[in-house]
Amino acid sequence: MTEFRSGFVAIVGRPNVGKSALLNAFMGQKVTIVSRRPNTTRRNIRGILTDSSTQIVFVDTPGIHRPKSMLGERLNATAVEAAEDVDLQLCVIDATADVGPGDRRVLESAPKSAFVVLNKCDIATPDQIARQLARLSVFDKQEYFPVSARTKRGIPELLASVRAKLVDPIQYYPGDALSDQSESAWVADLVREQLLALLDDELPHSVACRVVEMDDRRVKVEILVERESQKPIVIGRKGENLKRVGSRVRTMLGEGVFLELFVRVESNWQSHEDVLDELGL
Ligand SMILES: Nc1nc2c(ncn2[C@@H]2O[C@H](COP(=O)(O)OP(=O)(O)OP(=O)(O)O)[C@@H](O)[C@H]2O)c(=O)[nH]1
Ligand SMILES: [Mg+2]
Repeated sequence: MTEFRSGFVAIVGRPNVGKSALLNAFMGQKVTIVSRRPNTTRRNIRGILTDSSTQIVFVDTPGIHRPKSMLGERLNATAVEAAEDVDLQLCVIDATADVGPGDRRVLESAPKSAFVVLNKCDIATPDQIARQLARLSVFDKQEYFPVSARTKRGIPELLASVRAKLVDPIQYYPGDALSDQSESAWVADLVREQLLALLDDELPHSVACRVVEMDDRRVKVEILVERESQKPIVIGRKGENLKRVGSRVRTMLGEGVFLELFVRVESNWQSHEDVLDELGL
C-alpha cells in the first residue's frame, strides 16, 4: 500500500492572471469566483483535492498589486501570509502579457522550490509561449508549466508534479471536504461575482457583499457601495441588475432558496478599518 501524503500549495501571482480559474481547473469544479476584473479574490480560499493516497490543499490568494487603499494593502498582506505558510508555491504568469514589475515581484519573493505556471496558453501563440518561458527561466525556479485553466491543457501534468512534492503524512481534511469556506461567505462571493460581470469598470472595487441573514430557505445579502451615486448603478433600471444577479445566483444555490439582495451605502468602506474587519477582509 502507498503511504498517504499531503501538502499545502499556494497559488500566487498578480491580479487577473487566472489563479482562481486554475484552482477551479485543479478541482474539476467551481470552488472560487472568477472575473475579468482585477482584484476579484479578496480572501485566501482553500480548495481541497483528495484521492486514495494524497490530499492537496490549494490556497487561492488575492492578486498581489500596488495598493491604492487600505483594502488593497490588506489583500496583499493576505496573499503574502498564505504564501509564507505552504509547502509549495505556484507562481502564476499570464502567457499573453509581458512579464512586468508585478510578476517580477512575485517571482523574486518566491523560493527556488516554486513552480512557475504560465497560464492562458490557449490564447497565446507557440512563439509567445516560448519567449515567455525563456524570459522566465532567469528566475531559476524548480519547474515551468505552460497550461490553460480554460481548456485544461497541461493541468494533469502539473497536478502530477505537485503530487510528487507532497511529503506530509497527515490528512488535514476529511476526504469529502472541497473547501474551507462557510456557506455564507460562498453565497456573498457568488453575488459579487455576478455583480462584477455586470458592472462598469469603475465600480467593482467599490462593491462588497455580505450575508446578513441565512436559514434553510432564505438568504439575505447586503451589497455595500462607497457612494450614494453608485447605488442606482448597482440596482439598475427598475431593479434590472439586482434581478439578473439574483436569478443567476439562485440557479447556483439550488431549488427553493429565497435570495434577497439590498444595497447600502457605506462611505469609503475600503478605507475603514472597522468595516474591513467586519467584512473579514
Ligand atoms: N483564455 C483564458 N482565459 C483565462 C484562463 N484562466 C483565466 N482566464 C480568464 O482571466 C480572467 C481572470 O481570471 P481569474 O481566475 O479571476 O484571475 P485571478 O488571478 O484569480 O485574479 P484576482 O483574483 O483578481 O487576483 C477571467 O476573465 C478568466 O476567465 C485561461 O487559461 N485562458
Ligand atoms: Mg482570483
